[in-house]
Amino acid sequence: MEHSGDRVTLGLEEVFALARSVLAAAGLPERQAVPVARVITEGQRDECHSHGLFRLPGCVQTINHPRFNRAAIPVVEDTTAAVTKVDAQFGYSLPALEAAMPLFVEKARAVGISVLAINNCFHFSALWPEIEMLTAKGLSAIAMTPSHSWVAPAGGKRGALGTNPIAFGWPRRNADGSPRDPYVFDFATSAIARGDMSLHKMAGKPLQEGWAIDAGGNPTTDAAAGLEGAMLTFGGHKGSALSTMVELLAGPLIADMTSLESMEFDDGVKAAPAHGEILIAFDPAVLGGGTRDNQASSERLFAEIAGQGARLPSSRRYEARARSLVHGVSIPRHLYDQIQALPRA
Ligand code: NDP
Ligand code: PYC
Repeated sequence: MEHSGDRVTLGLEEVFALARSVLAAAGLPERQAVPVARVITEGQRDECHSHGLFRLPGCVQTINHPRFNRAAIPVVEDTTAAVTKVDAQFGYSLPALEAAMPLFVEKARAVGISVLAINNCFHFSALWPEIEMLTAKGLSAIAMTPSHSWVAPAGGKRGALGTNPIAFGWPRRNADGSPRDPYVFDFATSAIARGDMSLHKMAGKPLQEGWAIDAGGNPTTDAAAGLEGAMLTFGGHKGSALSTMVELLAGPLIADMTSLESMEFDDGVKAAPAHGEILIAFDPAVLGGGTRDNQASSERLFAEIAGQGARLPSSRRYEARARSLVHGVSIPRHLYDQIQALPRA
């Protein structure tokens, strides 16, 4: 660990150990604390500041929610040839995902398409780590989850939708067949993620126009006013419809809560949202049927995009990852001090 001015540099093992120890002191058993500490470390490593160590105080608050189940042991159900369900029992989503992953992947390979419904989970994490687990197995995948109803629909005045991320991944290989960084995008369907909006508030940074409205329904660029009022979707009515799709597919379709219901369930505690998540995995080897070289045509597309000077999503993240693996991560001293003030095991 190094202190320099208003920054503190930590090695990745230090980030993981710190997160794990704070979670353990808050009463989270190892089987939940380890995957949560891992995803926080991955978020910080890839410089996804809204879903790294910044989340740790909120995780402690979530563990203390009267409806959070510290003793949760996920229950995996082998539903049909293509469908797996896992009940997180109101613990975090991540241990449930881990428990269901082998069956979920096995079905994608057997059937070509596989759906995983995670039910009854508290959820705070970025979706790309889950997508990367699937692309590493040669699968293409989509993941979606609601959150709390902080986001107004296009033309509306108050929160009805969640920040509702959509993540997608496509596996990639080098010419010699060795794996390379996959094509992955992962974004909130709100114009800005809630976590990022809180970071704007903490840094005293204004929001861009069109990101939020205040409690009176008026446009605002003040992050505090936006957090009190409502966030807006990206892309107007298009983002609003995509966000509604996430609500329906990761909520009613899998018999779980919408963002409106998650907010009610929270009962004013301001913990992480509680609801479901849907993941869909596709096996290109089955769906492509070997009739076309699906790697060659996807690589041609990526080369055309990059050749125009446009960047592929996740390229910033992969560069940050390479840097962090060598140099560790740098976080603001105020965040470090806030975490140091939390009890540790
Ligand atoms: P960003 O807007 O930071 O990034 C969205 C995606 O677009 C990333 O894949 C990013 O790649 C890519 N991207 C950004 N700029 C460009 C560009 N100029 N050209 C090409 N691609 C680009 O994400 P959000 O702030 O919307 O979301 C952040 C995280 O928050 C996500 O990981 C999401 O899962 C998480 N989240 C989780 C929620 C939950 O309920 N669990 C709710 C809402 C959000 P890169 O990373 O390389 O910049
Ligand atoms: O940043 O919008 C967000 C968010 C909600 C739940 C987890 N992250």
